[in-house]
Amino acid sequence: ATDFGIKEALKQLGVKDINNGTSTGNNSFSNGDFIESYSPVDGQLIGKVKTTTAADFEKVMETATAAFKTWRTKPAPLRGEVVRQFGDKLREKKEALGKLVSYEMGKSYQEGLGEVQEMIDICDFAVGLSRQLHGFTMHSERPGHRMYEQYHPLGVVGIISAFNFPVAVWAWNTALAWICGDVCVWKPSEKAPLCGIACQNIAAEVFKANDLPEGICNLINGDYKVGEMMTKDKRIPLISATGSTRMGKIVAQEVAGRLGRSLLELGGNNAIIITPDADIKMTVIGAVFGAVGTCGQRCTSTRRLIIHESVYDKVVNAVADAYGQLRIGNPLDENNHVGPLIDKDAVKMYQHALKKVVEEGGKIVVEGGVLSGDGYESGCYVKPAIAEGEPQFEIIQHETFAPVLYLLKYSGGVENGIAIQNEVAQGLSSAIMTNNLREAEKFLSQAGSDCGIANVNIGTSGAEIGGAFGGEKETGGGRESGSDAWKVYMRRQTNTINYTESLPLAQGIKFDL
Ligand code: UN1
Repeated sequence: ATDFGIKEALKQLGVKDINNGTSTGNNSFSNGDFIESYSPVDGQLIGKVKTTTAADFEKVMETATAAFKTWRTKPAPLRGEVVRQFGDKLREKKEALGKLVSYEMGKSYQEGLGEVQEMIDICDFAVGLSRQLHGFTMHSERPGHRMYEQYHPLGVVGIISAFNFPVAVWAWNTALAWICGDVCVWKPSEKAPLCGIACQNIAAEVFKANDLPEGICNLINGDYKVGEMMTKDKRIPLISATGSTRMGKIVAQEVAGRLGRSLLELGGNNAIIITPDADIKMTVIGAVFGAVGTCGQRCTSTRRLIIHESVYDKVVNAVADAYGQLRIGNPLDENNHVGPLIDKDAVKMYQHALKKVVEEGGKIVVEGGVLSGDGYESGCYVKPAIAEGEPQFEIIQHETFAPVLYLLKYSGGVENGIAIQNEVAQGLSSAIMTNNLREAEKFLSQAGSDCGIANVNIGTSGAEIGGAFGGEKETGGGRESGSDAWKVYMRRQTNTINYTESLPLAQGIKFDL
């Protein structure tokens, strides 16, 4: 059997059988237990990563805080130049890294490449931004005074990322944090630690080539206890965390307890509203990619279709037909559309969702099931499934990180569809399929979708990096990536300068000595 170039990719990325999971750049050390990374693609052990102990973490923090003092004094465009070189390295390693993402995480090779492309895109964005970290100037109420604001580097940024986007989400954070003059400490998911090793190697090479100190890009590894070292540490003013709402609540409370900042990007329960004026062909592509892409493990994955009763049968038949065409198998084989789930726990959650929807009175429209036999030895391959249900079903109110798509029916005007879409605890991504301008505008209005992302004639997943990414309610409220998301990585300072020979007080207060 072909290994699809995995060995070669690991070699190119400097990923070994045994890797130190703690690193300040070129200096790697680690004294904790091992995490073993098994591929969900074929169940094989890919490599081991040594985790970070409290003492290792202390060493990282000391190096990082020292590095910050140097890094913050470099002009922002110079920091941008380093990020530009990082983006160039990513271009060189795109295929290798895309392959590792696909092999360690299980998403299709195309989506693995797409993830690395997001890294490259955010680097380009950050390079431009490094000359545009603008503050406002204001007119002072006092004569002979000038007021303006500056954005200054914040310090050490802690990044906790999830298995499903094991490389891109780190890059969204680091590329911005670096041009902002911050240094980063990253804890990748325990389920994709080798992606972390590969990224760290790429970044470290760039910092070294620029004669920059150790500690600007740092890596730590381990379970939630290692994450806790960061959330509890006062030397880390910002924690950016991506993952479950459960995890986000713990992080938010811990960080708020010391009045730190957190940037949270948590669960979604994303829906596409399909109105009588929808283009059915486009709807099918958007819905199917949204539901089965990354095997339903994107935070933006389409979980619910909210379909108008007048087009319900037509849409359901077309989507079910498309499911019939899906090829499930090794994600490195480009003939396949859908790879495995991340692990057997995820398979259990998938099975639980399918059981639960039936128990609650739902109907299976496209049968699911765990695949076995040739090529499916890892036990992580499942059939994308579709079930009909009611909006209030508990399982439908819940985010199941698997390819299970729920069908909901609405009648009357688009506002009824919007009400269903908003009646969940999460608020990440949303979409409407319609050629009707009034419906589209209603959906986008203040009385429309309550999500951070609202698309028209596009599915719920696959956002570009140029926009701010994130959502409301239990999604956590954070915004990463494009637009002005950079501001959270900096501290704002308001400066007022008096160039006269008297000292008038604001608000006209008299205080004569
Ligand atoms: C995630 O699933 O955590 O919009 C991020 C998308 C991708 C990013 C998803 N650009 O689907």
